[in-house]
Amino acid sequence: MIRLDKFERYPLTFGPTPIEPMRRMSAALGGKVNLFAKRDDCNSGLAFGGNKLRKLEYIVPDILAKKADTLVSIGGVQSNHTRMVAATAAKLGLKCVVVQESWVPHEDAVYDRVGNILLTRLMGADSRIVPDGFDIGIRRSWEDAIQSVKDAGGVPYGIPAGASVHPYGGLGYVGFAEEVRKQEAEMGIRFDYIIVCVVTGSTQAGMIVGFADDNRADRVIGIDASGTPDQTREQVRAIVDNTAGLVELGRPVRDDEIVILNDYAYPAYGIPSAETNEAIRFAARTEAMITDPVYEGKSMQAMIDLVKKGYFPAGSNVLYAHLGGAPAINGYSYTYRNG
Ligand code: 5PA
Repeated sequence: MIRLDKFERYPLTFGPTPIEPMRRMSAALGGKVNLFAKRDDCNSGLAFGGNKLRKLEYIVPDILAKKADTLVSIGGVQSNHTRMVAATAAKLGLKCVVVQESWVPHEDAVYDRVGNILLTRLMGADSRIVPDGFDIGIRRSWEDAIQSVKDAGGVPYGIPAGASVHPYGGLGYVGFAEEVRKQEAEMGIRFDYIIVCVVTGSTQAGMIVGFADDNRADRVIGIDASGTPDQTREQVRAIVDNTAGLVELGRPVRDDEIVILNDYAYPAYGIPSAETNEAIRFAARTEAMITDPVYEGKSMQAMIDLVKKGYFPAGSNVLYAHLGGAPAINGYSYTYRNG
């Protein structure tokens, strides 16, 4: 039995997120596979919620213990993560600086005015746009922002991209696995596969550790949306090892238990393919489920493609982890101008 309960959690979410059957989508794809969604996109009243809040719940106690007065984080211009850090700062009464790198070569007239960045600014964060391109690693621009807070006499607390390489970044999604196990018992069903989008890595890494506890980590199918899959895989590997140690999994996680599919990130991080856009429309029209062109649209595209290819044996129960991110769709107004 893993030990998540020894870590303090500061609640930012409503509690367990619902699991709902996607009946119309399942039927439209031939009815051989039962698709469900776990709605982490509806997990909180804080600025539309999403996966980062599960991670931040385990980081806030450390922020409070260190008596920081300013959260400093980083992401792209339409980062969901920086929105969630800004929300957490507002809720705790702290200041917030977020570096927004130019991760996506995307030109939409209002890209830097709407969606996530609008919400981030609305919550009072100091949002700093810089020209650096996509990279999930530790960034100079983030270190400079931390230093700028110190220079101004503040006490910064740095949260890396996606909260992923923070020592506690993987814990939240260990909790997700524990929650799914409880819901399976209540529902009288067992999920054969879990589909999850992966970029900075701690969402999938946490799930892998959580599901390794009942030996089904390899049923967590990561869908790379970074377009830099080697770096993402390496980061998932490191977070798995660190998190497994923290919760005392009691055994190493094997490489073959880390499953990441690289086929859906094209043409680039943040740019939807024609197939991604088709998947976004399909989910919207069958289930009124809104997915975004950067993350969830790509994992949705993957799930649909895998069902069509027969990747899941007939009768499988497949759980799509919806991690949030819908606000970014506003930055793609031209793409979806006709629906
Ligand atoms: C993000 C990440 P991980 O980064 O934990 O692998 O999660 C991928 C992911 N879905 C999946 C949504 C909606 C996400 O926002 N977003 C980042 C961001 O800056 O928003 C960290 C990249």
